[in-house]
Amino acid sequence: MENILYLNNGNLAEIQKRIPCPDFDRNEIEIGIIHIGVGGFHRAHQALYTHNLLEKFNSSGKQWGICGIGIREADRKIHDVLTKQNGLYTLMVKHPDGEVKPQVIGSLVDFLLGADDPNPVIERMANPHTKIVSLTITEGGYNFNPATGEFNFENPDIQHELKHPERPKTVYGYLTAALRKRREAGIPAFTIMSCDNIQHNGDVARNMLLTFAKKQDSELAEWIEKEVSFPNSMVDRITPVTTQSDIDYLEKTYGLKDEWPVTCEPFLQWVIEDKFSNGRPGYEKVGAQFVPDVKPYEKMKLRLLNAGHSVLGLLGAIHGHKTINSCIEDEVFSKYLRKFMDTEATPTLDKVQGIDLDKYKDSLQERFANPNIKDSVSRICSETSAKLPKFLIETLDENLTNNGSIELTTLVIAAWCYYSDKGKDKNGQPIEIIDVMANELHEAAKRTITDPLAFIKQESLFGDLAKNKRFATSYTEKVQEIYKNPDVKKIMESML
Ligand code: CS2
Repeated sequence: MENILYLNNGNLAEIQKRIPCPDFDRNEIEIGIIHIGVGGFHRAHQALYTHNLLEKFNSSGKQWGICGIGIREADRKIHDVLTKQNGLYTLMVKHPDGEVKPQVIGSLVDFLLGADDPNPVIERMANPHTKIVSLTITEGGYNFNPATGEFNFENPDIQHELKHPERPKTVYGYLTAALRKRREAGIPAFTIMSCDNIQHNGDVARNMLLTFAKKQDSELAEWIEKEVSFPNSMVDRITPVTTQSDIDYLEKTYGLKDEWPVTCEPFLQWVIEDKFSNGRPGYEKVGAQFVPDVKPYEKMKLRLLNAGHSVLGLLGAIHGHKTINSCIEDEVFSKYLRKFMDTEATPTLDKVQGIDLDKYKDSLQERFANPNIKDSVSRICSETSAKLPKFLIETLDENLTNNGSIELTTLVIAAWCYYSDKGKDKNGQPIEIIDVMANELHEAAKRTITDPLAFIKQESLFGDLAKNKRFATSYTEKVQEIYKNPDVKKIMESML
């Protein structure tokens, strides 16, 4: 390979000879969007839409540059890498036939780390040029009790920022601090655009922020209620964790040194409600879909795609599958997934205009089968405690109410118990459990031997599901079966 080029502004002209680079003048870009939570997903999705917009409409779109924000200490690495690379990073789209298409993305033009000093972040959010604050803070970042949906005031960070509004720690502290400044200075409010996998993500962000703000400053809360809009959105693109081999591939193939590229599948979708209090980018010109009500799309995606991922992930982890595509290659897993989607998820869905659900499910199976993106089961299983209540337990609740089928979902919950208890697959190989609730889950799961319902008695996750006779009976049977013999594939096969 030719000489190695580090990814930064100074090398762009040279890098451009090897792979596509931003075709717009990055010096001209103004910051109109503040994004909190710059993970792989944001960089494969919203930042790409924004990049495409800047590329297409250079001068007319130039007010929509993005400033990334990290509010946790854990964001230091991405802050340091992006700062060194002038906000530039490579997006590698991995096609099922093995082709990898890299492209340098240029819409992130600045990055601030609130963990060091929250003031520059608050100032930037309060700046009149900022029109939108967007969020990918993960399901867990919304700080609600998964079973009741209520705001968790016990979180020590929340208690801290209620006492010290000038030193925020969570997204709620930052948003209220910045909105307070805007209100005092007579600057119009920004839109808060949630891009997380939560049904009614905008409504949830609104309810949580208002609950917090009311406790902190009731007049500000009233102003937020009137002035800030919170569009709901459905976001979709499978974005695996970046591996060292992705980094090496860029260096070996293109002589490009990017410390943190992002990989993703070719599929890309964004459905948003057109509810913006202070203007918005013309994302519809680059493929996003603006609709009056996004709820049926969100529900469809969460209950089929995200739930489907968890079904494969938790059962796959115990079986010993390492990637989602290896789950799909396994006929029992792929049939089980389809049966779950057809008999337990689909009956809870509303009709979505213009979408043929059978085709949608076919396309999910194809996307999951992409052998080139190697989406890890460990990514899917990470933070299951924040995901399952939204992805799967709501479906279970509805099926219990409507006397629908619950067996396939129940097995997944029993598998989650075994997984949390043992931290091993069926062959005794260790599984690394990444979950903020890992200890509590483990403690509850461990009691299964003496009390088969112990795991589902965790009310913050399951509400009073343990008291539902039908579910409790089915769950007991399945959890005991797995504990007797963790060959989950055999159990799945018997259910097809
Ligand atoms: C996954 C999602 O986190 C998960 O468990 O289901 O990250 C999924 O890949 C994305 O929502 C796809 O849009």
